[in-house]
Amino acid sequence: MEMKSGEVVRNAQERQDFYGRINPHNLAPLWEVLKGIVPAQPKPEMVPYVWDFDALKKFVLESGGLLTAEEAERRVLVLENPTLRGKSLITDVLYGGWQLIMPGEVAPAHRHSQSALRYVLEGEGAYTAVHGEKTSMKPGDFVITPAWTWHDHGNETDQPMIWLDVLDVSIVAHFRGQFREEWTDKRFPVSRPEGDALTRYGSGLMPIDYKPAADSQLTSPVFNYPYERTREVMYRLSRTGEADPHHGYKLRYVNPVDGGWAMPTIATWMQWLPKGFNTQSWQCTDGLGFVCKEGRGETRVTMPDGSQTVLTWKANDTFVVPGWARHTHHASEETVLFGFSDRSAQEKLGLWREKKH
Ligand code: 1HN
Repeated sequence: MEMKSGEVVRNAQERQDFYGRINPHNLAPLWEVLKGIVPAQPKPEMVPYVWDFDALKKFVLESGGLLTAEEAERRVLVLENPTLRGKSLITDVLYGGWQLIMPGEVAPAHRHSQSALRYVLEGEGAYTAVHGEKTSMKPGDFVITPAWTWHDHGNETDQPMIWLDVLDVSIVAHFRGQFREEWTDKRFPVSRPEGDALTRYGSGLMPIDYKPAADSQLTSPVFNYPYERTREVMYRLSRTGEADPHHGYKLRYVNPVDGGWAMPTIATWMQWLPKGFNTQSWQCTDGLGFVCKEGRGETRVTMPDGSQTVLTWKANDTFVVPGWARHTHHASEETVLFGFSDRSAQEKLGLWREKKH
């Protein structure tokens, strides 16, 4: 067929025939999908949602009677975003779940290339051990399991412990970088005293010749950021500083080695909102997750398509806001919100954006 430039075949049937002829050769026309794969602005699949801890805790405790932590390997109820059912995702990018450890139990030692955080909701004194150091956990503590570090959890107290797990499972899966190993024993041997990491790295000081461990170079060597300390800082800040109109009082958890986010793929922060405070509308490209640590309030969300949702939350509720959704928080009481998102990963790839209104 002879064709001059500018002449095109306009017949829809001829185009379909063409697609049919190239299809067996694993070829496809970009022009049919271009606007879908490169949209003008983000199109989150996830929806805004709240998991009510008081209402749902009974199911977490009930799972304790169904199987042991050892049998389950990890006994967790996955918080599945309603539009992402079956994908083990709480936001478009991150995994979230409520994990239960009953008195006397051990969740056996393993390691994986995914990074995990724990945000403690209920119970006091159960521990997680990360690469030879145990840390006993309290509500509000932010605990990190860096990628590829051996870890087991145990509960030597007489009360159940429940925490929120957040992992970068889908990020690692996207790059097909998944690895997992089980340790030969239930527990990985303890080789350092409790509190060692916090002492060495978490007090504005650093060992003079500090070199990050080869396997977890990008993660903070502090692996428990105790709420006791964080709350004290937030409280003082709220009494002395100016609240930011979009954030209230917001501080991010940092890796003391380089001042970056505490974890390479998951950003974490703490936000204090005075009673009655309304944050101004904000958009950011990361899908946001929150745990209300103290207080109560609501979050108004306007999706990129204009639809609106109001999320009402109180202590221990976990809620999520899609990326690029405009949102505002209202605190009906003095409120502390723990936050997490994929911002840490987006920034490393040059993708993160925000818009303040
Ligand atoms: C995992 O290893 C833990 O170590 C928790 O506690 C949740 C979810 C998916 C994959 C691995 C843990 C997890 C997980």
